[in-house]
Amino acid sequence: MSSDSVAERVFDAVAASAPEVRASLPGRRAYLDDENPSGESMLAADAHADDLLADRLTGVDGVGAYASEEREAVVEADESGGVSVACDPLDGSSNLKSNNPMGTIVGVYDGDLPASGRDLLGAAYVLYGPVTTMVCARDGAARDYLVADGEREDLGDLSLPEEPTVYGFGGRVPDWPDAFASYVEELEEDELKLRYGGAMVADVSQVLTYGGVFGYPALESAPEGKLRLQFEANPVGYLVEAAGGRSSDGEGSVLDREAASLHERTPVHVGNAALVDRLEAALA
Ligand code: AHM
Ligand code: MG
Repeated sequence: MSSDSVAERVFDAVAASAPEVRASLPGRRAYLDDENPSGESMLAADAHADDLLADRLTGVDGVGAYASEEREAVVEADESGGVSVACDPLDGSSNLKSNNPMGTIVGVYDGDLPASGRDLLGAAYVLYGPVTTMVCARDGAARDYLVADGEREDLGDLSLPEEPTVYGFGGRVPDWPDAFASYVEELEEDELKLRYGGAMVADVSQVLTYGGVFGYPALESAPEGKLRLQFEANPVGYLVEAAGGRSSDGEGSVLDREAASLHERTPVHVGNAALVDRLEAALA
């Protein structure tokens, strides 16, 4: 069985689950007493999406393990061996209260977790916006899909527009290191427009659509930033690189970052190569 087809089967299973994830949201907007392994409050919707995707993705032929932002340990699938799927079941779930978009992110790793971004066989995200869309990447190419009735409808190749238009960065501005804040001021002088919605998937979708740069940088109070390497930074870095852009932890591709633990965080920036090159020069 080829590992490429495992990635496609994972993407199909995520698309098939997307309508259920979406339908589960209205009744699950309350916070639970639980915290996730990163110490963040969990919504009922986070826990439900995690349980649903753990069930569906461990059932995919060729998947050996499932891990997510919402659970401490890796879940082994019944059949031994196979690829590992790392998942952020509901990215940007704090947007549920204000009824703004959110997403699901998956990375399909050839190896045990934690794994390097270089071990990714593919990555995808679903965006629950006014319509449900999905971006999938493998073999160095990204494709855009509409998700209708749990099926992927191919909308074609996806590549970053050459002329960047938008930018968005997480964290409080006074918490940004000075070099990073100066870089952002330069983006404004270059007439890029701020677009930030607080869900990585939705903000990255703007970058992929209009060109630009998104990041959750190192903060003075949190040098490793907020986003997690296995579940968020690596898959999204892989997707944006496949779409012709770059990813960076501030020094080099996030995909080259060594993975020491399952829930570790990393600064992450993705977008048009020229903007990410400039960011690295500004932080050097
Ligand atoms: P989550 O996966 O728990 O929702 O956290 C990740 C989200 C990202 O989608 C987004 O980029 C970031 O957190 C925003 O954080 P903040 O709300 O602190 O700006
Ligand atoms: Mg997330």
